[in-house]
Amino acid sequence: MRLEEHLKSVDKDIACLINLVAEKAKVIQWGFLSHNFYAGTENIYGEEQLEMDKWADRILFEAFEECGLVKTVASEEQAEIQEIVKAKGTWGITLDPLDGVSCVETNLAVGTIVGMFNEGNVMEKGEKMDAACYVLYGPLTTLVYTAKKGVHEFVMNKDGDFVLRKENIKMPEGNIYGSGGLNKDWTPEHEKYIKDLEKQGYKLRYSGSFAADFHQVLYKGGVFTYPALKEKPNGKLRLLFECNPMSFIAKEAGGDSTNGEQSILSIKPEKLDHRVPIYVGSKGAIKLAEEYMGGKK
Ligand code: P6P
Repeated sequence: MRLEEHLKSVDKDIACLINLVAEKAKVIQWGFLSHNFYAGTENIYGEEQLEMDKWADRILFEAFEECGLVKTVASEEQAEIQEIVKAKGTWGITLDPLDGVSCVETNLAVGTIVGMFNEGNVMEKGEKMDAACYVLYGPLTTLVYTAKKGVHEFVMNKDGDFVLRKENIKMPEGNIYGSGGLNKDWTPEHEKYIKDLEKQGYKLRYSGSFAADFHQVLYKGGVFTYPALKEKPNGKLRLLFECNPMSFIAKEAGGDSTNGEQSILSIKPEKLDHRVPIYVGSKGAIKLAEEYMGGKK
């Protein structure tokens, strides 16, 4: 079944927005060859921007601007929320146009991550999201979406169409883990948690690309974490652009998420570049994380 067909079962605005992301993913995936050089600029996080980052951001923003449904776009590559004055619709979009872009140089999978809020307020808690999707540019180009009726994956075929690969994905308990941060910077609680996982036989899988590392956990179960570090209590990943959409998808697939104390989806964003420690994955691994981070173990 093609993506367009599958989307007939969801709200028509959401269908339009997800089809738009899929259309632009076809363009972006060919851009890795032509736009893979440093732009000589930095984003608000002080991270060097690849031309790809800015190019993908522009392609997706222009599509959201043209479609008429989107009122605001918050992008990881932009310092402010962008208002689309002529919009008829009220949708708010959070956008990480190319997550993990530093992995392009070594040909590892990278992703586009999108959150969708019908009421337009992207500074809402993640639990208020109406839909989320991500594109993974790997050996296959795939798109995963949820509109609160299950999690579904599509793969781009040789004709450039996205066709159903897996429907109603359910995250198993599984046994892989990926943790960001240098071991020497981990807190004692996090170190004990990781040691416990390894004692249980969890295998390390970490690429440096959140979208790719999350996708592994969605399929195989386990946990991805970018924890609080000794000198960085909020970790690295951004609540709006990375943590909320993936935590929303994880929950819809039967998984869970936490910052160590509460669900990622229950955290009220305080600012556009709000960073949070994140543990996202299978229910058992997330419960154990809260026990360790809460000092109960
Ligand atoms: P580190 C990419 O820059 C990113 O935001 C995520 O995609 C990824 O999980 C993390 O940072 C990698 O960070 O410190 O391991 O390079």
